[in-house]
Amino acid sequence: MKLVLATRNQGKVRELSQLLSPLGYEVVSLDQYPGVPEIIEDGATFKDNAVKKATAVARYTGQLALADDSGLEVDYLGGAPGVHSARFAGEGHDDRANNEKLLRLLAGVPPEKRTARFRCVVAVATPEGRVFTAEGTCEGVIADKPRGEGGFGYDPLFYVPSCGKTFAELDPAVKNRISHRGRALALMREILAGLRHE
Ligand code: ITT
Repeated sequence: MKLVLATRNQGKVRELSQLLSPLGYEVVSLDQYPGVPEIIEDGATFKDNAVKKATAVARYTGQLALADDSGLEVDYLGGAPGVHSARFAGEGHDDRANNEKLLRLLAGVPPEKRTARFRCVVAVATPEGRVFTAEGTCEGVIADKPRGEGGFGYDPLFYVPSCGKTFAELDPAVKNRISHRGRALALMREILAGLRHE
């Protein structure tokens, strides 16, 4: 059975494909459906946006679809960038610009005030309109400079004290085990296993 990943973020595609591989789905990306229109992420919450992306792609493709809406909540910034994480430095800017902006806003802030968490809501939608959601978080601290080459997005700045490393320095399998995305998908596992046998 096909499961379409409702995301254009290649970092997410890589991690979601690895996390879903034991479940026996034929996991396909949106690259296989070039006509899927751009989905405007104007929801107030991660859940709103994840549901919007999954339902739109399930309806359009006629397949089971899985979306991930995620972002970084920095306590010193009152929870920003949150749902605006992808466009923190402005429309059309990249991960590097987002990371530079974050470092600028936290310049001089001591480690104990640099606490943050990644949050991820995964939504699974069936073509006929059923929707399931699950949420995962992962706590960390914003580093004072980028470290590591792995992962994507804010990973070089997201330091996990229990590992003594940033997400970008972790082995991908370790990141998947402890990450917001890994935790959300672990909660979705039984639902996905059930849907596969329908
Ligand atoms: P789609 O909507 O197509 O899935 P997107 O990149 O726009 O792609 P989001 O709106 O969910 O996705 O924005 C999430 C942003 O949060 C993303 O651009 C990353 O910068 C960041 N992010 C999410 N998960 C992350 C992770 O595991 N590591 C680093 N950064 C992450």
